Amino acid sequence: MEQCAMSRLIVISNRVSAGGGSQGGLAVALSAALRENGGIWFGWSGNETNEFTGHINFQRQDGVTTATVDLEAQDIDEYYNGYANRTLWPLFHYRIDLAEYERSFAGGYQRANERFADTVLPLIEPDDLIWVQDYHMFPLGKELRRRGVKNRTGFFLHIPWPPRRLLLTLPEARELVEGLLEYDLIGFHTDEWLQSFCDYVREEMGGTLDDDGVLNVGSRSVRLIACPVGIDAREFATLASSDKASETYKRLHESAVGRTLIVGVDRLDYSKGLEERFLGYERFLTEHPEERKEVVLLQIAPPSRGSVDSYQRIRSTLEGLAGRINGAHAGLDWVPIRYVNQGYPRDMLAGVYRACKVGLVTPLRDGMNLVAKEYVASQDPADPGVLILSRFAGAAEQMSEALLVNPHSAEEISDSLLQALSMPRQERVRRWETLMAGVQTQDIRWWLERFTDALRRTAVPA
Ligand code: GDG
Repeated sequence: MEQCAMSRLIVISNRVSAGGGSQGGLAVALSAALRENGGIWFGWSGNETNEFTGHINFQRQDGVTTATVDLEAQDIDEYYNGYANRTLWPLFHYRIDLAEYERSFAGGYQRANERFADTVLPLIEPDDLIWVQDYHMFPLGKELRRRGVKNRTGFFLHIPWPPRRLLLTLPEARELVEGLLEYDLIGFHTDEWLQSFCDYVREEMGGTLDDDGVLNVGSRSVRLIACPVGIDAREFATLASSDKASETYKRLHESAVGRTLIVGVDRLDYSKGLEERFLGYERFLTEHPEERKEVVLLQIAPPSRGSVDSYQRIRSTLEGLAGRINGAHAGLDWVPIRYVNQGYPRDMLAGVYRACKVGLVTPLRDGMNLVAKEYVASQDPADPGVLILSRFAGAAEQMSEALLVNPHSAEEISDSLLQALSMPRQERVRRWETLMAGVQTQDIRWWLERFTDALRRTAVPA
């Protein structure tokens, strides 16, 4: 056991964070763990090469070693843009209407994972803990086992696990699940995603879950844990009072000329419910004419995955919708939606969160949703804003003091906006204190330690 606590960590994920100031909270925490335990962060470089060679580019930055590999255009097309972004992402967010099932995607996904396994194999030492991140790499554990790796291996899923009947639409569902069962530990954000996974294994493969959270199926035993990811709450609270945040706060505040700001911050993705959010807000403007001109919705939506059709479609739909709503409601000195297709540095973002009295976080499905937590962590304790949160975000399991809404219902979004805008300060403070306590306690360090401790405690594979 003691020897185990000294183990190095091998983190494997599709993309590897290069370090430096632009890292998100998750990357900062993984880097910190790698610095403390020693080890390597391995993954795709994000670059294309003419022919895959398995050449590893090592870099050492801020005490962390990263090892990255380039992929061929066909791998990027089939594995990343294909299976990961066009098949698994929509399906796992309950959008089988958008999921594309192509044998070439599945083949490319398997091939890329075999290439990752071949490349990372020589870097693994006998006592290392191996921690694989996310849906790009379901088969990697199995591929490592096939190559003789005996180490403890854990997998963490950052997105939802879909209900069994939806998963059954995927031709390779069973193969993927069998691959996952080769890990020693699987982490999910919520009990709901964990239960969906169990349901598939129980119903389709005859597995059983014992009282200790160990799933037994055939000769395999895998520990399952719900381990909700958090943010670096302290860092965000500090960022929120930085010069850059104060400057942003002031700019926004002045530009609002006494109106209340409502904010949404999301990658431009159909899972985030942006269209439904705009429609809910429009409903609010129509149902409560007295509140019109008193509010402004600021939607920050940096584009993502622009080479996938469904992302191009959502982008143009939203542009049309924002244009229509603004056209119908705007006056000479007021525009109801400020729709911004660009990202901002994290310190500015903290200032934005703090300047906005309502955080509108309404994904249709989300593994967790960190924006909800960042919004809470950035608030002024004496005069905090109100978080409106989708029931279908993983974060809702922990954040019951938010105003929880059904993001598909324009009426509920409209009602909750009215409730948030008229909420007395005392109630805002009371709800915020509870939310903030949760965000601080179950923060990113807590998540990291909970997962790695569980991984250390798993039995050494036979
Ligand atoms: C996946 C799962 C799960 C956004 N705009 C800007 C910006 N962001 C940052 C936010 C936040 C992050 O991006 C988004 O995280 P989310 O959790 O909200 O969503 P996904 O990107 O879909 O992440 C999700 C997560 O993995 C972790 O497990 O919670 O469910 O889908 O940190 O602040 N950051 C900056 N400028 C922006 O304009 N700097």
